[in-house]
Amino acid sequence: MPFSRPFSPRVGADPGTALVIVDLQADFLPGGRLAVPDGHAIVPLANRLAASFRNVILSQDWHPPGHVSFASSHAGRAPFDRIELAYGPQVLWPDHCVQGSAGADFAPGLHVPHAQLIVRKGIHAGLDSYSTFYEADRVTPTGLTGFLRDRGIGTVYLLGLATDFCVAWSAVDAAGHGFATHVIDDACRAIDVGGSLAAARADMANAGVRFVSSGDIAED
Ligand code: VGL
Ligand code: ZN
Repeated sequence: MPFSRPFSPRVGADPGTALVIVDLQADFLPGGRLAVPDGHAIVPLANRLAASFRNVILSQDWHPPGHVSFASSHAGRAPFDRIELAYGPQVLWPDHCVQGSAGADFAPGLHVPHAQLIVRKGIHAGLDSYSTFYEADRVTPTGLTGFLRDRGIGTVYLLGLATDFCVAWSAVDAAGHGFATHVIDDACRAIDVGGSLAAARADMANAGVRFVSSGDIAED
């Protein structure tokens, strides 16, 4: 039954469309330093989806030691505390994705040899970056907007970790910069701390982000 569901094999073949795989890294998998529950489960799906996209971009959380987002950098603070920094509120995290560490590597089994660009973010010691487009001060760019525009890409699909932080902030920024933005819901997993998942879903919906499922994009 070829038309029994809205399967479109052409979604990822369009040269004006890109898939952004967000922070699919060892430290965000069960056993990692900032484990996202069930995070490992999306790796096979990420591989399958990526194979159906001509343009694939990977983001990599990539913090220097002593990064401002680490609870260990703030005396008397614990992971998941919230503090105020000059650029706004900041959740404090366990040390994670330290530049060059094994935990910062991509997830074991992630296989995306045709990825065209790796965007490293959170690289400034005093500034976090959930979004793959802009750091948390909302003005320091990673350069991804320019890359996409220069390449004539106007449509973006996102998957990865975590739904409620890096995927959501990336999706809101993408939509805000005029990209037709889609989050592949079943190819993401959330941290969900303090209501963050519900808030992120509302933020994405308000920004005009569309939610799709992997079955809409690539065959099982
Ligand atoms: C992330 C918290 C801290 C993410 C990165 O990839 O969602 N979350 N750093
Ligand atoms: Zn981080």
